[in-house]
Amino acid sequence: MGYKVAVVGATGNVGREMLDILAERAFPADTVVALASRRSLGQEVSFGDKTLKVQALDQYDFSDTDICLMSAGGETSKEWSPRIGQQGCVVIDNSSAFRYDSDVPLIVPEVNADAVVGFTKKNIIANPNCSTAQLVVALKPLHEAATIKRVVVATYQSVSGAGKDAMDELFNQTRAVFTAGEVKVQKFTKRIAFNVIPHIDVFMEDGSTKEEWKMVAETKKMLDPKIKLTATCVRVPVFIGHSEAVNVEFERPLSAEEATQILRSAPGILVDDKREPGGYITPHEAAGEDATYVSRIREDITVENGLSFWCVSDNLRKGAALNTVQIAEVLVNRKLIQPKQKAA
Ligand code: A2P
Ligand code: 11C
Repeated sequence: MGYKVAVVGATGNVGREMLDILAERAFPADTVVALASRRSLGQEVSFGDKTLKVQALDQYDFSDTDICLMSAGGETSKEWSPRIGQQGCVVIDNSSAFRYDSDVPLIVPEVNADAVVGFTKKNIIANPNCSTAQLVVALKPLHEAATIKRVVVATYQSVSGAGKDAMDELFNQTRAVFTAGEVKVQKFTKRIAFNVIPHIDVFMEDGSTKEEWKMVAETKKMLDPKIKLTATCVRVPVFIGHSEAVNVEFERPLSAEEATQILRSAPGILVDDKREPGGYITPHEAAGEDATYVSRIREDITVENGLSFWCVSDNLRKGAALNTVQIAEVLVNRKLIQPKQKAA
């Protein structure tokens, strides 16, 4: 007997990807249910070679559902994830609503899969922010090898991180520029077509943005609270794939060659680093892929034990939907949950 899985936000960027990944990886589900707001009632979404009719979240009864993959924004999560958890359905929540709650594990399976057992307190497991997920996949094996003291990261984040309306905005603005039409700014604060914007999420009191703060708080929670991290998060006119320029200072020396060997054998990572024109991965090539790609690995001689690299991943997959499904796989493979529906 397999599991009953609900995907909330099934009409959105991440929800659609969750359905694709559940099908691709043959997740052991007997039933998969697509949920969104009442606006999408009756709409159809693809699940493998099938289509599912979208049902409304607020009309759905979770009592016989085992796992809920949730990606419908922070406000929807705040309202619904605890209620769904109380009905005995484990929620894997892609929003930031519960990530910093000490009773909710925040998980990237390649980094801290063992912490998943903490889910029983609230029946909620949090999925990290996309820019943190790919970063910690790359940092974890390096931290084990030479202990990270400090990280300086600049991100180049695609518009899909801001949702499907944001992708439409980049498309429409780009077309408007070419056709001399009106460039409408709606979702972003400034024009995003042929531009970059050094601002993601709300501003904090210290002048950083919430996106930057999340990278600090989530890296500490998942990897090591002693790591110091500073981030500058930038939106770029790319549809899918977040890139990061990362500079790390270690306690012990780590050569570029050693780092390359370590990263080559680390889970979830593909190193593509030829030190020649084109010998690196760009978001265009990472889109649709599961790996976190690392390129441009080199020593930074301006600090003691310094290393720089470039890291790219599909933000909708490893940054969101894939990681969420991987967490569900950890629950299943480690037999931490059983299907509620028993064979007749
Ligand atoms: P809907 O399409 O019905 O609005 P994205 O992040 O790509 O913009 O997608 C957001 C997803 O979250 C969509 O599937 C959207 O459904 C869903 N969603 C937003 N608000 C709610 C809500 N209050 N209840 C259920 N689903 C919601
Ligand atoms: C972005 N990283 O690219 C954001 C999207 O906290 O889950 C994900 C926000 C979050 O806009």
